[in-house]
Amino acid sequence: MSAPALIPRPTSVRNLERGASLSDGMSIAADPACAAVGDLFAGELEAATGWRVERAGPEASSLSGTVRLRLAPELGAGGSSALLGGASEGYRLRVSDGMIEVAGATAAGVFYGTRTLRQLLPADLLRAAPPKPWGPVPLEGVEVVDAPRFGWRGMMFDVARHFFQKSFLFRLIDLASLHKLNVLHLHLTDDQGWRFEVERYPRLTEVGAWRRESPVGHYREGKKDATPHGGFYTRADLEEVVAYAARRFVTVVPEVDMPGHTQAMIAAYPELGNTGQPLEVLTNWGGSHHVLNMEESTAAFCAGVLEELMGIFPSPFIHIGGDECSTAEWEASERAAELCKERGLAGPQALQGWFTSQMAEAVAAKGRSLVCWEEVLDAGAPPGCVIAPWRAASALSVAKRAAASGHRVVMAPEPWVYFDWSYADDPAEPLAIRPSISVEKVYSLEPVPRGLESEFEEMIVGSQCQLWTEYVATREHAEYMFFPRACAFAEAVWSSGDRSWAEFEPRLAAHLARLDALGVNYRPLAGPTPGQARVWPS
Ligand code: TNX
Repeated sequence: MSAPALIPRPTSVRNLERGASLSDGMSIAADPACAAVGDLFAGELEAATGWRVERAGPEASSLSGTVRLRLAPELGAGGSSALLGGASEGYRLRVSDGMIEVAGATAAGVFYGTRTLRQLLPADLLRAAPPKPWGPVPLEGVEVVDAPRFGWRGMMFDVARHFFQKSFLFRLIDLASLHKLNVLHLHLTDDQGWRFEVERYPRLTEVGAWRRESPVGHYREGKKDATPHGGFYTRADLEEVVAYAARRFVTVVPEVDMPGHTQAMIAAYPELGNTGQPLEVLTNWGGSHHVLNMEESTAAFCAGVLEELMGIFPSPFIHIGGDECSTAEWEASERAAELCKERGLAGPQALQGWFTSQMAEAVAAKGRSLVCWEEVLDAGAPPGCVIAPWRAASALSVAKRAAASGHRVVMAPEPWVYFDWSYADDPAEPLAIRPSISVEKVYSLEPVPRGLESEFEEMIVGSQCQLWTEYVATREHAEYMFFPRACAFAEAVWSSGDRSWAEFEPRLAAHLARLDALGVNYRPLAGPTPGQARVWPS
């Protein structure tokens, strides 16, 4: 038997003598603690096959063709970081002697075992409905033992530069979890748009969710489309996204970017700005030098926003951005100088540190921790805050500095995981912010920066890929930018041991049949199909 093309690659795969088969009327026999995983998996199988799949308790587990799901705490030793609640996500999947068993350290582990099982089945079983009725599906005998290398395996999606309906978030969660990713970081606000309803500050969406026009082509060309763009999620929408993600063991980490990247916020509430001058939601890409003022009242406003956000998102981590905050307005402001004096701060450069500590208090009051982009480290990062280095040149030194001062680190180094860059420096590719990150380059990601002292290694809790959407306006285009790069990324954060592109590439080629069955608009390994370049307007 040839080795199954599993992505991400499990810790070990061993062939066993006699396999099993699944067929109409089969049962899923789950421990109560993993009944919800059983229901989800049963529903997926029923949709794909047209069969009836019985749900049974553990007592039904001796029947042939049964899929037994159970907790096995002994599988929890080692493997995964405890970042997300201390749960270990390891599992063991056995197909032998007519039986299929998935044992997991936790329900999350059992869930990942079922993701592997989906990949062991024919790719056609990932279709939404059976093209023709399915007879029994044989599975070869196999034992898979597996656990993730990192606890934070993330996908960041920017819904601020372009708004995407929640149905696309469900799609991303499905695709992320099939690849055993467990964090969806939503970049919810930026200069160009505010995307979630805040009951106590309605103008954030009434005004901040809409922009007059957007750039056409690369923003350096200075052309605009004269077409309004916008949209936002209601509280109910986001609660639905959180619940959908939770069933798939994905934590949704919300980001409200502050105190820079806030022009949409200032457009809605000009009193939050430094100049009193009315601003519109930014219609260009690239940062704005308009940032929040550092009054107590502004910090209280932001803490109020975070309080509502935490009412929606149960995530233990709340991201407040903190990147690329211009200090130009503070330096030019007498009031900012006065505030520095009152607070005993050396100068305007220190104001962001003051602001971040206020936000840290707001989230700590609800038992949560902050996540911030690397710039926050310069301005003074509060204890317990997770740092995300992103600039390639400083990734190692930032990771070192952050880890040495006790911060956990999520790596997001641009030249490996910025999926808004093109796949290749080739005019056949859709317009992108810049060239280029190939699938092979993504695969070469080593989340622990080379040169980091081993004593700091445990502070690196994982990595995430980011899709910024200045140049991505449609879901088809977003799928193209994510896949198959996200497949390579998933292996870099899940799998332990040496990795080789030569070994991975044929496995990825086989895996693409699964993405075909799911109807993903991925980029073929050889380059875009002729039709693909036409799906995005800008
Ligand atoms: C930098 S990474 C940004 C984003 C842009 C991105 C474009 C980071 C924290 N800030 O605002 O969208 O580059 O690649």
